[in-house]
Amino acid sequence: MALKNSYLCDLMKKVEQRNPGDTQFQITVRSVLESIEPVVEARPELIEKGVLEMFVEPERIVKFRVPWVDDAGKVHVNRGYRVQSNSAIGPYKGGLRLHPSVTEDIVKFLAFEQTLKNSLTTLPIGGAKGGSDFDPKGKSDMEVMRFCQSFMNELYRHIGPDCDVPAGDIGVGAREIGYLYGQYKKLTGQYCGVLTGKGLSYGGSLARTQATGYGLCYFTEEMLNAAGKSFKGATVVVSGSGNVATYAVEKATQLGAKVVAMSDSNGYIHDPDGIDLAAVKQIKEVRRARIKEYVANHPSATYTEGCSGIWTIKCDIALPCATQNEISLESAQTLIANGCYCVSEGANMPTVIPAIEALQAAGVLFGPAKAANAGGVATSALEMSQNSMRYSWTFEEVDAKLKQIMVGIYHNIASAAKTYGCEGNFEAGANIAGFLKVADAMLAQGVC
Ligand code: NDP
Ligand code: 2IT
Repeated sequence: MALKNSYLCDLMKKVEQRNPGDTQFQITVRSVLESIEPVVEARPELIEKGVLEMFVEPERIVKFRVPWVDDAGKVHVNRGYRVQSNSAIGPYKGGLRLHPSVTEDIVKFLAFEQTLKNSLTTLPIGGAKGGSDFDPKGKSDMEVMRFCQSFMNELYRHIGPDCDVPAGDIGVGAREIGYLYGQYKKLTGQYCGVLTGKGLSYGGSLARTQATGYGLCYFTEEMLNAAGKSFKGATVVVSGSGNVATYAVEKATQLGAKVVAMSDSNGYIHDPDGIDLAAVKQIKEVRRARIKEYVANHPSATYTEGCSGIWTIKCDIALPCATQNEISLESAQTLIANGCYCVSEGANMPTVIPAIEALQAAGVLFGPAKAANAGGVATSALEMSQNSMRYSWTFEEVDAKLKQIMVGIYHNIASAAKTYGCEGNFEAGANIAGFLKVADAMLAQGVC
């Protein structure tokens, strides 16, 4: 697909000039503008009222120094970010990522995607993302705590329960959220729902830990069912072995699938007998060790160094749940050749655009991240509701709401795709449906 509308072509040029070198942000904006072209042509007021120009420019970008001291007394300095992309439909909401690959470009693209994802949840949350190039891997708990405290020493000025509510993402789980929350409380004296993904003893929601992975499977099952298929009896490959991957494997297995492979940033395991998830949880969640240790106690399994080879394993359904750009065009072609009929994204933007196009052209069902992985942030919004009420729902209540939201997202994006002439293209449908709500809210609120 290429942009044809002259206004959108000019707008894209402006985005490129204003964000030089921010390749991932540019790719993401272009792909969204291409999808919403029919909406823009049907609604000229979006151009006249400047909605699109405002939409592609983040409302605020905060960038700061994060100094911290390691266990040996040495000072380190990392860089922190919070990109508040859009607050048209609610307070900014989105995760914090701690990984050496974090740059302003990565955070900006994730915040832009988050705005559309959060809109799809139907809940009142705007879009943001943050993080740092700090690498929690190999650090002691105390080093992670000192980093998180330093990060919050600046971040606290920019967030609040009715303003911006961060959560976890890559490298940020229960441990990091706990340290961040403690420091926010210390600095402000406020005990409030300023972060989600909190521990259950201090305001967290049941089912938030499971929500992204479970939600991915609820969405994917609905998409499969509409095409006369299901997880039952299917062979599944899941990349990653973090929060999203773990609970995607758990739910896919509960729905009757056999998951045969998982990975981490060093390599992948293939177990044709089906992955023993309890063993993976023990290695990754409890011991924070490497996935290759799995093969020591599982003779049926093999370990291969390097990540991309995981997509050469024959499967019916692929769930990329690690990071951006994990499925290249070549990997997509291998998946297609091996008979894979569904790719659904647990990670944010794991499939490069040419790979998405190849999958769609081959008739592979493609579940785009902003729809398929929206269960995490949706349940974060449910955590915010519970914090406001000073009340907790049961696991079953939260899980039922999550399922209803994910099923609803599938039908909303399928119907938006049909209405705008691209039936079956759920990527375009998600961009259109997500954008429509944000655009209406922006129009109503004027130039601001
Ligand atoms: P975790 O940190 O829990 O797990 C990340 C997993 O991906 C780990 O197995 C990690 O390997 C692997 N990984 C990370 N970076 C790379 C890389 N550059 N190359 C290869 N593998 C890598 O993160 P989450 O599970 O929370 O997040 C995974 C994805 O899901 C991300 O794209 C995130 O944005 C997205 N997401 C997360 C949500 C959430 O609620 N947590 C919600 C929606 C989307 P290793 O163990 O070696 O580091
Ligand atoms: O990418 C995402 O949607 C997340 N990391 C979850 C964000 C959240 O606020 O729960």
